[in-house]
Amino acid sequence: TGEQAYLKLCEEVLEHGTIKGDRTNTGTHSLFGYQMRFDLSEGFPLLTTKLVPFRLIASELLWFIKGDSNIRYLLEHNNNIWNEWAFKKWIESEQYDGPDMTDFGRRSLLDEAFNAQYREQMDRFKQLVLTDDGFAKRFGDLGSVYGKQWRAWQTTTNQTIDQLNDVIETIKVNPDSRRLIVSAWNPEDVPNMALPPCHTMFQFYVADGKLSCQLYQRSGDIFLGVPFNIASYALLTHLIAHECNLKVGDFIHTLGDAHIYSNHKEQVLTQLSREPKSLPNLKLNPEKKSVFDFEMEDLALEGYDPHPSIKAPVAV
Ligand code: UFP
Repeated sequence: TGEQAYLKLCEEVLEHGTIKGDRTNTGTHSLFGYQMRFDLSEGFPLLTTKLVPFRLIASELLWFIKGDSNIRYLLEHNNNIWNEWAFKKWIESEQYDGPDMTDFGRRSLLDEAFNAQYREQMDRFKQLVLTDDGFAKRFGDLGSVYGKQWRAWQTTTNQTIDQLNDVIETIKVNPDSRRLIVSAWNPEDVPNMALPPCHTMFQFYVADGKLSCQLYQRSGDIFLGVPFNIASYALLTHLIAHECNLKVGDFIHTLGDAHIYSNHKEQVLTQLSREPKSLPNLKLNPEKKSVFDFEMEDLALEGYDPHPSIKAPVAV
């Protein structure tokens, strides 16, 4: 199955990767330029050699698709993966009145007492985003994230471009087009972004009634990030194929800097020692057509029986 392609990437990088420094000072094994191919008709490529939380991937993707950049939607779906970015803006603002939270990521790992304070402030932050509209508007919004670039790319003439909708409409009327591209990389925004987009751009391709998608990812954390990224773009391809009455073809994942952090090596070896199981299947609500109308209850994953999850520290 496609999972073999991922496991092979792990082996390649451990064996042939260059030891290379990085922004986070963690240290990596890294390769530049790598491609994996997943035939989506074989099953949904959610890894089985460790548990990957589909619910988080799906709610994040639906959030991108809606063009939403406010973490309130994610919190309503019990998804905390973008919280730190919004929290940071709050604790650095003059409106914040709690204990000093500078460098909270590192300090919460090192200092038990600080960690308790951090948890308390984060809970307070989440409650405010969920219940106070003004607060959510000011501190819940992450600005130029994927949802914004996909659905409302800002032009120099003060208009917006809905790249995702445009690409879907073009697939319907001109499936042979070689211009089916969505770009998240906006050079004007990059200098002001905490995390410039890792999924830089993607392209669709239609042949034999099947929709394929290729992602160019400039930087991939192979252990923690890439399994999410594979599942996210596989789900996006399924949703768009469903709307366009196409079958699913391949998801092609092209990586720029493909790296394993030095503090993930043990975890990767554990994962490599496990036997892959059969892939799950994705079921989409046939009553829904437009990708923009999909909600969590319209997605079901059947037959997912992974090995247990493997914990690892996130490089920040
Ligand atoms: N990263 C991923 N996938 C993602 C995401 C981040 O692998 O979807 F948002 C990892 C890649 C890298 C780090 O390890 O996050 C981003 O750091 P940099 O901007 O220095 O590449």
